[in-house]
Amino acid sequence: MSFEIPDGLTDLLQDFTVAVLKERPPDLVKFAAEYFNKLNDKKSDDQNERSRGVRFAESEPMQTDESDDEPMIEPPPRQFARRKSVSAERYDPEADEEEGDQKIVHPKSDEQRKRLSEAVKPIFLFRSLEPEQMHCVLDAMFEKKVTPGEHVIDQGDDGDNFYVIDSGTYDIFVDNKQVGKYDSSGSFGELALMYNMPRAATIVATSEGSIWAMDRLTFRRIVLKNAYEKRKVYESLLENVPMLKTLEPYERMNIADALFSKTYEDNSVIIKQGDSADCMYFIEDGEARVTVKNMKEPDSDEMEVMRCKKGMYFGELALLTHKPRAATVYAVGKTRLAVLDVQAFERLLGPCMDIMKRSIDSYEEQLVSVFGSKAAISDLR
Ligand code: 1OR
Repeated sequence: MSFEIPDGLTDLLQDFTVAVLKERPPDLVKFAAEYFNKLNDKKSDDQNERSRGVRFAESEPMQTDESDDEPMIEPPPRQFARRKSVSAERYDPEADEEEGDQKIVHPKSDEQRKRLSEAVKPIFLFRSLEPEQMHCVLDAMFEKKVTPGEHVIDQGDDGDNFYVIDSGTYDIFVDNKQVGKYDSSGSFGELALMYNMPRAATIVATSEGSIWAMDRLTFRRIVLKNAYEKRKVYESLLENVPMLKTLEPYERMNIADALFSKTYEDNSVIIKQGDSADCMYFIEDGEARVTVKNMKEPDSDEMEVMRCKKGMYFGELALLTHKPRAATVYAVGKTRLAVLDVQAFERLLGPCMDIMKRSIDSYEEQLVSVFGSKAAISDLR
């Protein structure tokens, strides 16, 4: 007797087995009943969404229903993803056994090398690499051309590559909702490789384009350790900055990638009033004293206007206003600061601009209360 195995049965049972291994339910039959019921509900939801119009397909160009004003709906998630991560534990660099020193080299033309070195310039995850490490990273990357509608990554899949954008535009979807987009630069796909988790988002090309891919092993061997440590170090600092609470945790991670620490001795100058500005600071440890003097009277005394403690930030004003530094800031005791440069500030703090702009009012009030009148201070805006 021969049996025909229906399409999808193997994947269906495999997914179920993975769920059992992950959850370890005490009552297997009850768990199975709930699991398949949920799956059935999800299937109907997906079908309903699909029938409402917008649909992407992996190899087809994106089709949109012009008459439909509803927000875009993400490509229906693939019903039974072929591979699923079983382990969702966080990465432990000390216990990493995947290392090995296999060097991967994808030959490139001069033109490709030139494009690649431009594309990696703004990638914060690569910033702390030594020149030799950077060399290995560039060698290991390979180019992938994409077409509109192509899924570069599907949420829920296992992570294979990390990607750096060379050209093109890409939409980001999480749980069927568009949550952002990339335009001609940036990188994605590090999360699954870093934390051994399924892909957290779906990335769909919305134009012709080109991306540089790096395999999982090279990413873990060279890029991961530094990047992982950095995210861990700055995670709690950034979580406790009230202004950044409105951001998604993932957005705070991107800020962590861009930060670097700098230590100042007691009473040393961190910022000088009147200087031009190229970064802002978060206090990791210690304290900062903010003083202002009347620039129209160079011999006048500096007046203390504010103290910044751990978790507070300063130096953002001049980046917002594109004016010289409005105050001098000194370290009080040995003080460690996390520095964010102006390019990262502009790229990553967009959602916080309004909050920061609002604080200009309170700076002005403070200055007026110290100097007695607005005339003595230069215009902050
Ligand atoms: P990955 O390996 O999980 C999908 O594969 C990639 O999309 C992911 O790594 C990130 O590099 C990227 N939340 C999670 N992943 C995101 C997000 C994101 N944006 C880009 N990726 N959010 C959007 C924040 C503006 C949070 C949504 C709640």
